[in-house]
Amino acid sequence: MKKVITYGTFDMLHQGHLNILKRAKELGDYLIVGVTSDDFDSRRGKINVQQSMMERVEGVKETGLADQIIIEEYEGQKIDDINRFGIDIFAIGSDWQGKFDYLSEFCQVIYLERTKGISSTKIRTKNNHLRLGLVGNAGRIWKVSNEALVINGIDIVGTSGNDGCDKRVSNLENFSFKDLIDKSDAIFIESNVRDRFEQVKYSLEHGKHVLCDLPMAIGKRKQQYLFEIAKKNGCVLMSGIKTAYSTAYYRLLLMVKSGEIGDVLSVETTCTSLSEVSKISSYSENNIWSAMDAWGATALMPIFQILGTDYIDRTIVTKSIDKYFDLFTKMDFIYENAVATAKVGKGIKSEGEMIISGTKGYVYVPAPWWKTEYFEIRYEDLNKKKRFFYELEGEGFKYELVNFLRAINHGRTINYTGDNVLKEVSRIYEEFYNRKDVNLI
Ligand code: C2G
Repeated sequence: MKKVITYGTFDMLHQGHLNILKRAKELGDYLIVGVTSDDFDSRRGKINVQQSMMERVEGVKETGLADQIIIEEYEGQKIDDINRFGIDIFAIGSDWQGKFDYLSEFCQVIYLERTKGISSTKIRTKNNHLRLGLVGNAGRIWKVSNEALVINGIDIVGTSGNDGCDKRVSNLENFSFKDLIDKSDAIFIESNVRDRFEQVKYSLEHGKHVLCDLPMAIGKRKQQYLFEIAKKNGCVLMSGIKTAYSTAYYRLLLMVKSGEIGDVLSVETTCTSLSEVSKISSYSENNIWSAMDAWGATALMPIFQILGTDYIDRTIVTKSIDKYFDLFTKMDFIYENAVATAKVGKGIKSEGEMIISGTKGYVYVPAPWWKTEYFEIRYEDLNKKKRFFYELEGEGFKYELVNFLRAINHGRTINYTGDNVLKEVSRIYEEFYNRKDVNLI
C-alpha cells in the first residue's frame, strides 16, 4: 500500500485545497492530512487564520478525501511523521517548491501545482463585507467615511482617535485603537505622522490590511520593515495619497512617461494651505498639521514618480517654529538630467499648481493640482494645446478605497505610488526631522 502525506492550515477550505487533496490522494492508496495547530501557525507567523483548528479539521474531514487526519504541532514533525507512518510520498503545493527537498532523504517529495486565483485571504474578504476601521484626525475621517458609504462591500466599523469631538462622525462609534483593530478586517490610517508607524505595524501584525497616508514611517528602513510584515502576514499595505488614484493624475503620468512632452527637465509642485496657524501658540497640542506633515508627501510624490529616486543632490530650506512644525519648506532635487522643486506651506499661501517641463512642451495642472481633474499639455505653438478633463467625485477617497478593496480581493497590493517612492518619502521625513542637511531661515 502506497501512503501519501500532505500538510496545511486549510483555513476556510476552498477549491484550491480540494484540488490538492484530490491530487495527493491519487498519488497513492492512503492519504494522511496534517492540519496545523493554532499554536504552530502563530509561531510560524501565520496569524490571520480565521477558523479554529477544530473547524479546519472538520473542513478537511468533510471532503471525504483524508483516510487519516493528524495535527501538526511542531517544527520538524514532518520527518517524525514520515518515519512513524511509513510514508512513501510527501505532497505539497507548488508555492513551496524546493522548500521540502530535505525530506527526500526519507521519502519521495512531490510538488503539486497550486490552484491559481483562489486563496483563503481572498475568501476571508469575499464572504463577508470588508469591515473598515478609521484611525486618525476627525476632520478627514469624516470625509473618508462619507465617501466609503457609497462603496458596495465596505462597512465602516468605527473610528479611533477622534475622541468624539467632531459632530460629523458622531454616528460612528469611537473605540480604543486596539479594540478597533480587533473589530476590523482593514484599517484606514490618517493620523499624526509620528503615530503611524506603530499603528500600521500593530495592524499588520494582527493580520489586518492597511491603507495609510504617507509617510507611513519616518525612515526608509521602517518603511521597508512594514512591507516585510505585510508580506509575511499576507496583508495588503497600500499608500493612501488620494491624488495617486485620480484618473486625471494617472493619465497625466502615463502621458509624461510616454514622451508627450519629450524628455522631462523639471518638475515643480506647490501645496499650501492657510489655517488658523497664526492664532495658535502650541501646534502639537492643538493637533494642527505642519506644512511637511500636511503636504510634504503629496508634493514629493510626482517628483519621485516621474524622475525616480536616484537624485544626485538635494537641498531643503525651511522656516520652522520648532523641530516638528514648519510653516514653509522648499525642497530642491538635482538629477543627472533634470531638476525638481517641491514647496509646501501651512500659514502661507501660494499658487497650488504643478508644472512639468519637457523638451517638446510642458504639462500645466492648475490649483489645486492635488485634486486633479483638469490639466493641459502646452507647446510652443499655442494651437496645439491639448486639454484633458476627468471628473473627480468627492475628494478622491472613493477611488483609493475601491482600489484598496480590489487589492484585498485579488490578494495583492497594487501600489500606484511605487515602493521606492514610499521609501524615499520616508527617508526625506527622517532627514527633515533630524535636520540633516536642512537649512533654516
Ligand atoms: N493550495 C493550493 N492552491 C491554492 C491554495 C492552497 O494548491 N490556491 C495548497 C497549498 O499549496 C498547500 C495546501 O493547499 O499544499 C494547504 O495550503 P494552506 O492552507 O495555505 O497551508 P500552508 O500554509 O501551505 O501549509 O506545515 C504546513 C505546510 O507546510 C503548508
